[in-house]
Amino acid sequence: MMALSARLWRLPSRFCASSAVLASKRCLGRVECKSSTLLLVDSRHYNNNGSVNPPCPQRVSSVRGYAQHPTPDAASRNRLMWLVYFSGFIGAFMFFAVIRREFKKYQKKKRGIVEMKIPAFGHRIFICKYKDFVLFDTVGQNIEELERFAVREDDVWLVGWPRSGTTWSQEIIYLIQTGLDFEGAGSAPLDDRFPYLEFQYPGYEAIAKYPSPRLIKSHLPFHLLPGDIHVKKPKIIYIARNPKDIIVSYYHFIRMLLPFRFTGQFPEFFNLFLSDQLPYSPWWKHVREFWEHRNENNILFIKYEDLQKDLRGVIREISQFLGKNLTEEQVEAIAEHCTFHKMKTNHCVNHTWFENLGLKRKGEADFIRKGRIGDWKNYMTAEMSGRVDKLLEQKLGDTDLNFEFSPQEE
Ligand code: PPS
Repeated sequence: MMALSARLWRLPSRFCASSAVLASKRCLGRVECKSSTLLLVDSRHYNNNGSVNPPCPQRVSSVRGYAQHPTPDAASRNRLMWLVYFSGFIGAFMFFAVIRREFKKYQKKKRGIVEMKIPAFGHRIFICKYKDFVLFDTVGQNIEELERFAVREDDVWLVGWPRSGTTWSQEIIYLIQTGLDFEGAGSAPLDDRFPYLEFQYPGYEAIAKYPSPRLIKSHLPFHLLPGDIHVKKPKIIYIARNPKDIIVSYYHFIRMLLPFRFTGQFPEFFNLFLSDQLPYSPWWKHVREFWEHRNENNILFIKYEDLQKDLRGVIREISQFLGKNLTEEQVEAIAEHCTFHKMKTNHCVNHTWFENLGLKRKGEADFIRKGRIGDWKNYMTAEMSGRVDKLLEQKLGDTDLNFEFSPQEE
C-alpha cells in the first residue's frame, strides 16, 4: 500500500514541482530586470547612511549586478501566482488520473480480470485474462453483463474460435432459418441480421431487444457463454477449423485491422498463438470444451474442412438440426449463394464496411481472404508445423477429435 501511494504520488508531485520551478524562474527572471531598475532609481537618491546622493553611473551598474533579493511588481506576482495555480491544477489532474487508473485496475482484479500488455500490440491494454481465457478488454469490461444476457429457447447460436469459418456458417444458417430469404440477405449486413454478442456493434443491449427467433454469433468459450444458455438450451452450432490454417487466417485478420496496431511478422504471431496470448486463447481449450459437449441434443459440432469438402452435405446436416426440411433445389440454392467467390464479392457479408469505416490497413488481405485448406504450408516451416502437431497431441490427443490439414486432392 505504501509502495503504491509512493508511486502514485511521485509522478504528479514531480511534475508539479518542476513546473512550479520553471514558472518561478521565468517570472523571477523578469522581476530581476525590473527590480534592478527600481534599485537604479533608488540609488539616485540615497547613499549608505541615508543621505541624498547625486546619480552615479558606476554605482548604478554595480547595483544592477547585485540585485539579489528583488521584490516582484504586482503584474509579475500575478503571473507567478497563476502559473503556480496552473501547475497545481495539472498536477492534481494527473494525480487523480493515476488514482483512477489504479483503482480501475484494482476493481478489475477483484472481478478476476487481469490486464495484459503485449509488446507486439504496442504495449496497450487491449486484452485481458478472465477465467483462463484471453478476451478483448472491451469484452472483459462487460463480462458480467454478458454472463447475465437473457437467452431464449428459440435462439440459434453459432459459436467458434475466430477465423474458423463463422461468417460462412452464419450466412448458411441465416438462409436455412429464414426459409431462404435471399432478399433479406441482400439488403442488410450480416452483423445486423446475425449479430456478434460481445462486439460493440450492435451490442448485447440491442441484441436483447431483437425479435424472436434470434440468430446470435459468439466467439466466447463454452463456460463463458451466458449462464442462461445451459438452462434454456437453445440450439448451438459450433464450428471448428484446423489450427494451422486458423493461425495464418488470424494473422492476416489482425494485421488488416488498424485498431490492433499489429505490424509484426508471421513467426511472432505464431508464437503468440502457441503461447495462448491472442484474443480468445487458448484455442485448444475452446475446441475441447465444445467437443466434450457435442453429443448434447442442442449442440451440433461442424468443421470448416467439411464445409469445404461437402458444402451441400453440411447444409443438409444443419437444416436437419434446426428442424427445417429443405428440398434439393433449396440446398443447391444455398450452396450456390455461399461459394467462396460469391461471398467474397457480397457486400452484405464480406465486411468491406471495415474499409468504409477507415479500420482497414491499406495493402492487407481482405476479410474473406483465400478460403482454402492448407494455406499454412505457405507460411510455416517444418519445425513450426511440428510444434503445432506436438501441442495438438499434448492438449487434444486423448480425444477422438482430429483435423484435416490438406485439401482432398493432395
Ligand atoms: S471471423 O473474423 O472470426 O469472423 O472470421 P471467420 O468468418 O470465422 O473466418 C474467416 C475465414 O473463413 C473463410 N471463408 C470462406 N472460406 C470458404 N468459402 C467461403 N464461402 C468462405 N467465407 C469465409 C475466410 O476466407 C477466412 O479464411 P482465410 O483462410 O483467411 O481465407
